[in-house]
Amino acid sequence: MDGFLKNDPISLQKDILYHVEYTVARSRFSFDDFEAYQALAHSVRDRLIERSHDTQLYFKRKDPKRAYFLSLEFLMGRSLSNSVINLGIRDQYADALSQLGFEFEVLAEQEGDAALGNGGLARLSACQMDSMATLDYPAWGYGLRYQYGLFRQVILDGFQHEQPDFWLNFGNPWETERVHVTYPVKFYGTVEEEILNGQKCNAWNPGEVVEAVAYDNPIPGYGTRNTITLRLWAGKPSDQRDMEAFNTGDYINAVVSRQKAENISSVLYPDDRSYQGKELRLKQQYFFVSASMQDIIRRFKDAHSNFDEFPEKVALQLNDTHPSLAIVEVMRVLVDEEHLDWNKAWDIVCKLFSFTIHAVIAEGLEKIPVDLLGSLLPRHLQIIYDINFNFVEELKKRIGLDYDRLSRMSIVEEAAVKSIRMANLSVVCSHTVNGVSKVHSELLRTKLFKDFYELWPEKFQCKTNGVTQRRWIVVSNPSLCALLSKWLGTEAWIRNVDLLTGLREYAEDADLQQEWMMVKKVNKMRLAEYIEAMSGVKVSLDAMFDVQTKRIHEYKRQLLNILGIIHRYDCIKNMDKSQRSKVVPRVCIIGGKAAPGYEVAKKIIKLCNAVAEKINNDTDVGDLLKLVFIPDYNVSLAEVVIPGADLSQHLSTAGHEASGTGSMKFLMNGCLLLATEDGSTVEIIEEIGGRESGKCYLRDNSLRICFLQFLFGAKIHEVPELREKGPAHKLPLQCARVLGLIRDGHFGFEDYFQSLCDSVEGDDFYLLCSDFGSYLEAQAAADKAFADPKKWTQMSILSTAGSGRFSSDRTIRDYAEKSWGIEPCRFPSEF
Ligand code: 26Y
Repeated sequence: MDGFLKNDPISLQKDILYHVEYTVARSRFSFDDFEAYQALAHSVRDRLIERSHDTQLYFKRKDPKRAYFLSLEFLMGRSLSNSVINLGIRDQYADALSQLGFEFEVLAEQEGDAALGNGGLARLSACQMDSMATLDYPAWGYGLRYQYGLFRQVILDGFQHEQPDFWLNFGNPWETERVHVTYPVKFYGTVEEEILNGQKCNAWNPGEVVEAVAYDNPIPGYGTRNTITLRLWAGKPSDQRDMEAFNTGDYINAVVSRQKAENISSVLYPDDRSYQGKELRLKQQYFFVSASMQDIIRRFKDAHSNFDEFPEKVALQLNDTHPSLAIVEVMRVLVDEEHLDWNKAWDIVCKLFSFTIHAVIAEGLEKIPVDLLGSLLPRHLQIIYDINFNFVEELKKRIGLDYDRLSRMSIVEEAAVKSIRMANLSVVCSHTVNGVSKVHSELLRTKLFKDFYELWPEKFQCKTNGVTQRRWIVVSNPSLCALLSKWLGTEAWIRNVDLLTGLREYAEDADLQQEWMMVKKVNKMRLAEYIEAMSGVKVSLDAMFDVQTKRIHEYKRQLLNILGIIHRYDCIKNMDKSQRSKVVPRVCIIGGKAAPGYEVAKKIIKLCNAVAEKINNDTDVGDLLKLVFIPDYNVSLAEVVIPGADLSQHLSTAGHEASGTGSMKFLMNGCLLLATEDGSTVEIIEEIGGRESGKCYLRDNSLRICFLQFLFGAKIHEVPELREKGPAHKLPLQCARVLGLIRDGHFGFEDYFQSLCDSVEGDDFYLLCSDFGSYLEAQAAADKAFADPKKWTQMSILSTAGSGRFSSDRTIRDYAEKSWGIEPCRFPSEF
């Protein structure tokens, strides 16, 4: 059955005007773009709500096994375009709006980003939600509704400054507050042993209770009526405890302390490097976990009375260790509240969790100081100790008294600061441990979790990341989308992305190439306009648009990119006129945020801006080279930047990027990659660069240039030896010259930049020096290829054609089949 709402342009118009008048409360005869956007969003939301009700009702009736995706971060970006496209009514809305005198695209620009996450891990969660909905999986996302999302980056005099992102300022039309879906979450207090029905049990008497309120965000699938839910929790004062505070007579302080409850979900931690034992962060983790588990258990109990069936109905996915307290919480609920025997509860818990880790190095893993955990969650600390005791006893039986290994594998770390190793807890208690690319999964097996792999090899799996083609082609690149559907003769690739390989046979077709170039030009124009509006820098559309956008990290080596740009600048400066006429013009674009406390990353941003200032104002260089730093890079900017790129750079020191997902978005948009052989790049090579298949797949082995990519740098297995050699290896001349220019003050701020230069000339941990030569070679190869537009276009077509394997649809199917054990549950049209 269809819903109440009709989707013809007249009905849509009526709905929009209705919302102008009654939701936005403006006159339907006079409203501006923002008000029109709000009304439009509410009208879309009505349709989403209807579908989400239908979906939930259908799930309830069928009662399939459900998957719950637990993540502290979701980087959703904007919702409007994505929603109407997935609902299949974008054109109808565009018609309706144009009759009202508005343009869909203009209104879509009014929407702010939902930036409830830092970077890769968080955007991956968003892509995966889209795939879960589209593939009809009975799945839910659970997270936190931060009032302040990821900080806004403002660049002043070339330096990064952070501004708060109060994204809910003008309301959020996509969410629905569920005032009846609230749960108390307990903190602090003491644990008492009690006798209940003759049985010893533990009672936790909390010192603080905060109420969690659910906010539901609908996630529509494409080409299906299924619309699943991302449920985000916000902190609210709890009435239970408040009465006491108010009765003491200190009214003002009681109100102020009530307000504190909202602090729990107020702000996203902006660091994506390592865990710092901060109480608020731990509170956020438990708050989110406790509310989610209460909700999931309540839903289970609505239809079942026996917890033996719990693992048959529930799969829990841990997105990194951040939600791993869920393991302990389920144990606590089953033992303390449901009064199950410990061993029985443990059996159940071990069948529930699948754990995905996104870190590469041990230092990146979360460790929670025992003192902190014990004060905030006293009962949980006891349970962790009990789990660990049983685990270590079991381990001794398996491996004997190898104390080094026992202490490495223990969940409790006995160091200066005694801590709980959340990764060990997660590995011990999960049935599946996933890496996010082949090389990362191998690294987990051979390094990070070697001891565990030897014990439980069957637990370890690889789920190579993917991104959704709905957002990264259909929403962000409508011209390419239309072209693909035209040449493939179908829109079916939007659900079945493998069909993109059908393009391969036309890669040399002159007509396709012509149209392909036109599409790229349109997207470059859009990006160039943005750059000019933002920075005043005019860029030539004939230049190669070369992009590196991602969080700023030393291992991602934005510094290598900047050193390369200085080298290019220096070369151009030293050329005569005829040499300059042969230079392939470049627009280098860098964007990304540095964690507020990450000084080195902030210096790299300043260096980039200082170099840009110099180059862009040098009339000798003109259009041959421009450098632009794009401030406040976020999802909606990525939607403009990625389609407009010719080349994209992924420069992580080999072995440091768990996967990388940006490269996949660029690939889908027909960009060529200049990259190290790291993370998912290795699989991209396998898929499109490394396989011989007819004349399209030439390789130039001498330079290690795959036909579709420009590869360079040390490979993963070479890194340790290069590090061993240390600074003894010779600084390449070109690199020394570039560093000299910085040190000598060519870009100003020489004192400030010395430490950056020292890090390269000193221990060079990230191997900028050793990779510099091969980086320049790969850059030269890219220039050469770009000078041949036909060849470049052919390569670009083949990039898109080969990008299907990197769709999150493939990843999610893998999870559903190999980790979660769930099946599609599609709302039938005749229902
Ligand atoms: C504990 C806290 C400080 C923390 C918060 C966020 C720690 C890490 C993170 C985020 C990590 C992250 O985004 N990792 C990235 O995950 C991507 C998706 O799997 C990978 O593609 C990427 O290589 C990895 O760096």
